[in-house]
Amino acid sequence: MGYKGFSDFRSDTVTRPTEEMRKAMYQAEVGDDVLGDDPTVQKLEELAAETVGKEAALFVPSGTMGNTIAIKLGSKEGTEVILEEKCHIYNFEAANMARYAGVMPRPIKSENGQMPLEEIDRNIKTVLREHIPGTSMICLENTHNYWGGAVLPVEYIMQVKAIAMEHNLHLHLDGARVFNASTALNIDVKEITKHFDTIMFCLSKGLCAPVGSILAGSKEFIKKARFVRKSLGGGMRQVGILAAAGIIAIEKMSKRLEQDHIRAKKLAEGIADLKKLKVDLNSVQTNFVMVELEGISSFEFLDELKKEGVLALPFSETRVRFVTHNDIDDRDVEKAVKAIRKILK
Ligand code: TLP
Repeated sequence: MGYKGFSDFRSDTVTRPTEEMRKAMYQAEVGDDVLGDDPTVQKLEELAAETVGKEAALFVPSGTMGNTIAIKLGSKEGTEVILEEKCHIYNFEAANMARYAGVMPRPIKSENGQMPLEEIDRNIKTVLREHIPGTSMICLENTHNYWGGAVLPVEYIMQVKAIAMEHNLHLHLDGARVFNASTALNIDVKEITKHFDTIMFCLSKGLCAPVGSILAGSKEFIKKARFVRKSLGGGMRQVGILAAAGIIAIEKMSKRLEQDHIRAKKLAEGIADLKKLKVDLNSVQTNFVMVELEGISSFEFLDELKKEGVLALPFSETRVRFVTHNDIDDRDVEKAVKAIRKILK
């Protein structure tokens, strides 16, 4: 049961901190983190770096800031960054790559979050003439938000890495939900993250922390990232209060995501036979269910759904996203299935 008694499938960002997190936050040892005094933040950053197999990590207020810092430092002003057309960085991060890094996006179409390798290759500009911006970076997103929480195969990541290495490009992962990807593949998250120069992952989505994300990379990169974070207004003081929840997010909450994946599947299976919607069961790989509506708009559908005590998010005129998470249990799924069937019968 979520927000105001609703079964809240809008996002895993709506998860509230667990009892254990609240206790740890209350008891957290803190100091001024801008002065480097907060032991709980230091513990979180060490744990985060070790978890994703990088030398160092930085606690940042949001995924957006983590990605922005990564692009600012991983790219070069006046160059292009290759990314998938529907990715979050390009579509939902307030044009930060242009504002703060001074780079041009080079979006590439895909059907599932995987940019075709030959298209990546074809769009890399190495022959520099005066009027042609070169390419400095590639960004991937895993799991992919727009493509229904789709997981990138490790094999694919390795192939992109090979291209990036060949052209000396920085490879960044928007891994807001990378633990959902590692859970779905049943592998250690390092098997994904080791292929990237930098990784951003969110503590405040399925991992239930109230605030915060992690940017991880080499020691040298993270040292510079600390300066950029400050310049963006992200230097935080006694932020061990939040880091305490982040530690539990990584140690404990990253291990329970399979339950969310099972519930997403259950939800999708419960409505897949309905004629007025389309849901591809094979595309439900993690904690998202993307529903394509027929004969009713997203907004109309969501209004009706709300009357039944269920919330979800519109992704287009006809596309609605349901996300499962720690504050959604089996009863919420049953309630949603019943409500959707009633509205679309
Ligand atoms: N995604 C949010 C909304 O912005 C849509 C959500 O509810 O899914 N990368 C990815 C892949 C994301 O999905 C998000 C947030 C971010 C980055 C940004 O993280 P925050 O919100 O912490 O800046």
